[in-house]
This record gives sequence, structure tokens and C-alpha cells, in this order.
Amino acid sequence: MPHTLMPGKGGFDTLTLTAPNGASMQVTALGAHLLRWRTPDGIERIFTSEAAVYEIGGAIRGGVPICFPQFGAFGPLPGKHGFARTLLWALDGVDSTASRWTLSDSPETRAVWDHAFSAAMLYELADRELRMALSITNTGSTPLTFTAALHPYFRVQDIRQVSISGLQGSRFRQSADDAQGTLVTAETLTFSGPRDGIYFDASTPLTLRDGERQLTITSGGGFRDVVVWNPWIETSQAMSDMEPDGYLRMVCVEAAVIESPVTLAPGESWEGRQAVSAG
Ligand code: TA6
Repeated sequence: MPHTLMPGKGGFDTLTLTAPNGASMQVTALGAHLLRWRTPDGIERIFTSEAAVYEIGGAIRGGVPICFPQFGAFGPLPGKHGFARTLLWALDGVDSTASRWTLSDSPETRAVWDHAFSAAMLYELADRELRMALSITNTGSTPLTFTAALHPYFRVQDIRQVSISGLQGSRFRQSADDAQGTLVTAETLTFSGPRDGIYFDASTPLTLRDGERQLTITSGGGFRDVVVWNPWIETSQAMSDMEPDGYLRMVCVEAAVIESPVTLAPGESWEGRQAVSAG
């Protein structure tokens, strides 16, 4: 069966799609959040926490959270990462390899961010690749400004054996005080403790090596920054929605627009993309 739409975790409509080449993905209407992506060889590439909570207003731990209209605390909204990941999206279209989801402003979004917008999220399977695109249109009569990210949790076999290369030459923000950032000179990034870094103006593709497995991660469109996150053991244990040793099996490599927020005039649109190819 190429696709099914059925109540899934938390009772939310969940789309399971199997492409003709055997690749598959699962997306829940809650946050238009991608929960699983399997390449045709049957390998699961996305980490979703077994302890994740599925409820409106909350964020699912793992998968691909959509951060909009704010990444982290980079903007005027309360809390982190905006509201897009916590609201119900509508399934707008599905074919043999792709699904498209939409969200527009509502009294709920207007209460925290008083702008008219429409957002669309496209997930597409292509051979051994997952293509993701977030597009935003200003449907109001005044300009709007936002930061945003696609925040995928990639499944890895053991974070202690993982490396990421390609970030050399970007500027790394180490802390809230480090506004200008520090030039990254290391060719390869490895993991032996927590990492929560924003890499400004990062050119891609990046290569994520995980033992014999490899992912090539490419940002496109308006995503200019990259975020790399692993909470490591103490934070993992402190998170109620994370398996205590979950940090061993995940790493977030995010396509983001943070340093230079996007401003859209009435009627204008913006698109940011991330493509992930399994080697
Ligand atoms: O993108 C990295 C980050 O902003 C980290 O600081 C970390 O807290 C993570 O996102 C998860 O945030 P969340 O709000 O989902 O707990």
C-alpha cells in the first residue's frame, strides 16, 4: 500500500508512505513532524524518542521538529523554537513519494505573534535521499520577520564514533556572549561531551560519518546557518521525554536561518531546504 493516513501516537492523523523503491517515511499532523525515514535498505535514519509526548502545545522529542517563527530564543516569542512544532497542520497533498502539509495563522498564533502567514512543509523521498522544504508566505498587509530551522534528529549507532565534516570556515557561536562567533578551523567535529553550537554562514554539504554509514546533508534556499546538538548524558537523563541513554543514538544537524532574520513584505515568500542523502 503506497500510503495510509490513520490515527497514530496521541490520536493524531499520521501518514505512512512507502515509495516505489521501498523507502518510507511517517509524518504526524502534530507539527507536520517527520517521525521516521527509512532508506530502501530498511535502515531507519531518524531518531524518535520512545518517551516522546504527543499532545497539542507540546513538542515531540526526536524526528524533525519545524522551528518557526523563531529558532531557540532568537526572536520575541516566549519559550523556544516557536509554535509551528506544537500545532496541528493540515495534509495538503500526497503522491507516491511526497507529502505536503500546511499551517496558517489562527487566533492562537496571533496571540503570541500577530502576523498573517501561510507555511507549507514538503517531505519528498528520492532514491536514498530525503528532501525537506519549508516555505513561508506573508499573507498579511504589514511586514513580518522570523528565524527558523528544520531540527532533524538523525539516528546514529554510537555518537562516540560519529564525526561531522564540512563546517570549516564557518563562524561558531559558543555562548550567548560570543556575538561575532569564532572561526572554525577544525576539519572534523567529534563528540565526547555535550554540543550545542550554531555555525553561521556554513557552507554545505556536510558529511556525517557513523561507522560504516554516511549521510550527506545539504542546506538550500534561505537556510544559511547550521546547528549541531547533542545533549550528552546528564541533560538526556534530566529530560522526561528522552530515554536516559538516548543521546548515544542521535545527533541533530539542523538547517537554520538565525543570524540574519528573514523579513517578508506583504505577499512575499521565502523557502528553506535541507536534503539528506544516505551513502
Ligand atoms: O537546536 C539546538 C537546541 O536549541 C538546543 O539548545 C536544545 O535545547 C535543543 O534545541 C532542543 O530544544 P527543545 O526545546 O526541543 O528541548
